[in-house]
Amino acid sequence: MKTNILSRIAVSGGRLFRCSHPSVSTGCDMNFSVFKPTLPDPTSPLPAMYWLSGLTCSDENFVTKAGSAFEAAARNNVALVIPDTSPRGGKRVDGDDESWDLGVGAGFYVDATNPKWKEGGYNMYSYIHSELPDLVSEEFNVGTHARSICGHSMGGHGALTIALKNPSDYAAVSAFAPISNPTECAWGVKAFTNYLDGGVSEGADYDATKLVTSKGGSFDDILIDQGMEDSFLKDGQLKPEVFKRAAGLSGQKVTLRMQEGFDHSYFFINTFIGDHVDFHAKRLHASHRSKVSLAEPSVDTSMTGKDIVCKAMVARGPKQPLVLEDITVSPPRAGEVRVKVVANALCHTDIYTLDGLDPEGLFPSILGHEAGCIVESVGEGVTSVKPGDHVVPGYTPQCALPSCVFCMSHKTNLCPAIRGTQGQGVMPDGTTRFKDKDGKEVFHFMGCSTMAEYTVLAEISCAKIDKEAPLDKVCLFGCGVSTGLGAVWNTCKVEKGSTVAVFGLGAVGLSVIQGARMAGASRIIAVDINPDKFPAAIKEGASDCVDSLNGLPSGKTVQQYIAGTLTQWGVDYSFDCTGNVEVMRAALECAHRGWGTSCVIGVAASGHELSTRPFQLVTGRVWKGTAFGGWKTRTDIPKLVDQYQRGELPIEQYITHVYEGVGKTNEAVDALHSGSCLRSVVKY
Ligand code: NAD
Ligand code: AHE
Ligand code: ZN
Repeated sequence: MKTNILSRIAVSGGRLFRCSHPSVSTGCDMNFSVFKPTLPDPTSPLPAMYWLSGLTCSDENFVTKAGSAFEAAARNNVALVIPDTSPRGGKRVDGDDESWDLGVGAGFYVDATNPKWKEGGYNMYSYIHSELPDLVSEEFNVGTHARSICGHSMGGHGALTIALKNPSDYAAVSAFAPISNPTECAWGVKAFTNYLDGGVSEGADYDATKLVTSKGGSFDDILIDQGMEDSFLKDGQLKPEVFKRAAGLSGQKVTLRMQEGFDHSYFFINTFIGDHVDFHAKRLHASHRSKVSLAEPSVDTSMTGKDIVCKAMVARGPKQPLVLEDITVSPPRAGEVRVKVVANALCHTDIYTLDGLDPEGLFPSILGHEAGCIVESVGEGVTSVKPGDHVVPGYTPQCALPSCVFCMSHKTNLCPAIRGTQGQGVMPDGTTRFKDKDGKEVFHFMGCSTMAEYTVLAEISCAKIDKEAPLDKVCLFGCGVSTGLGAVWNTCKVEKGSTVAVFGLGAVGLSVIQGARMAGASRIIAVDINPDKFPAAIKEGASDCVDSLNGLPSGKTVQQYIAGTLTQWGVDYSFDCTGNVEVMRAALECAHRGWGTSCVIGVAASGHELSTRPFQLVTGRVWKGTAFGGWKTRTDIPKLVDQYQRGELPIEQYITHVYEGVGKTNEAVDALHSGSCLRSVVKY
């Protein structure tokens, strides 16, 4: 079956499609709308939240009056599917359009058993629960692995009953002012008496209160918002409190929020719909991930103890393109692990090293340090990982020995166990595991070297993660995103209500914004010389954007503008995510007099040094820095991955470019140079 797309509208963060299709359940053309957030890979399946409208409404009411739903859906990478309420274009049923609460606009989400209405196509239950999901899954690739349902008034009744009847098909359910006990209210009695042969007693099967009583609790929570000035609440049409009571008796948690000053209108819906989308998104993403059958990348262990010849990108010299070569990777020695690299993301630090700006940069070497890998074989004495385990390599190891004062301290993640040899491009025993086709040694990089199909890591650098986590996404936790989040949460411990300025809006800067928003920052000022970065910053939660190249008032420096114009005394916290020492100075100098803290994240080119007037520190500013956001690799990366898996920490938005094959790494480097790229992920 095909949809006819009536219109395509660009909405902030995505696209809205208005469609019609010949429906089998209703026997007529049905209209519906679909909102799809923009994804870097438009072929990726999306979880979907269904919205069911109330009496007299159509999908158009929601589309035109509940704009904040689209913002929330775009932020959460969730699609919205918005069906019509009734078979409007179908066979007419006598009198069906003479009454506002029956017939056209009031299908009541039941499958009619009364022959007159059944023939008229009043089979909205089957349409919403079966036919439409199959169609949008096929045509839009949304809701295939996870869907949820929400609605208003009659649509709230629809959402609750459809979900309670089919709990395994819905990841979440919520409602606005639902008709919660329709066998006991005038609207429900009228609908059931007409649509159902068995009248009100048959209607019990479409009554949320009766369903929750007989079926018990199936959801971790059901969110309901109810306006206290809603005249239909006063008339006894809605009865959400009756539903909550029945649910409580059968062990189903219901969060019923009685909203003072709100009535039954779309103003009420638009005010709280963002909360509902957030509520659904968390559950949808968790369910989506558990259901997506990850084509589990496999690892061949037949080469255990032998050399592996594979492809790698070799950095032969500064500012030269990487060279695709066959390299030999030796088996892991004691305390080492050989891994198959499944996906590698590019970080600015790789480029900086390739450009010859890192004093520790060695050539020839294999760069790359933000990856998702599978253990192929382990060396002698390795106990914490085994072949087949999934790992994210950490460039900051965690030896976790009681004798390591760094690992034993909660103040730092800077375990120095192998830092000396790592900086010299060799494994802890002072030798390399890579040889080129002429048998010449190739250096390691940052203890990772993940621009190769196979690499060797120290065991203490391997963070073992959940096997269900998609390696082509969670590779991002190997560096940039973790660093930005950790700079906020661990290094600076930004408090709720703080003001924040972020300089540089690559993946690191944007994840600082994401972390600051999650920490409850009251104001987040995003600064970049490239204004194209501002929409992404706003999406993460920036409140102000400053173009520090062309957008400053004349005669003002960026620090004067932030500390004198945008704020009175400066911001509580500032972060440099550029690696430019002048920017680091500006970040410090826009920090609040008396207590402002500025955190250096960016990595500066060899030979560059910091300066400021000591008076800046005398007057209370604190200058600090972070390596990998303070996270302890083996303890903390798995926790971040789990948070992502639960839908609490979206990171897909940072993946703007995807390539297949290690040989495509030069294209990924070009993308990072282009200014439009946050993270390019190369899948091997
Ligand atoms: P990126 O290149 O993607 O982003 C840098 C951003 O800074 C860009 O948007 C760019 O337009 C902007 N920028 C450049 N010059 C600027 C200026 N003068 N003023 C304002 N904005 C400016 O880089 P990324 O991957 O996000 O990494 C950011 C920095 O963090 C790099 O220096 C990287 O090496 C470093 N880094 C450090 C750690 C750590 O643990 N400390 C970890 C990861 C990355
Ligand atoms: N090797 C450089 C310094 C490079 C640097 O500062 N690296 C950051 C990580 S950047 C990740 O993208 C870091 O955390 N360094 C701590 C460490 O131990 O390397 C130089 O200046 O010598
Ligand atoms: Zn990095």
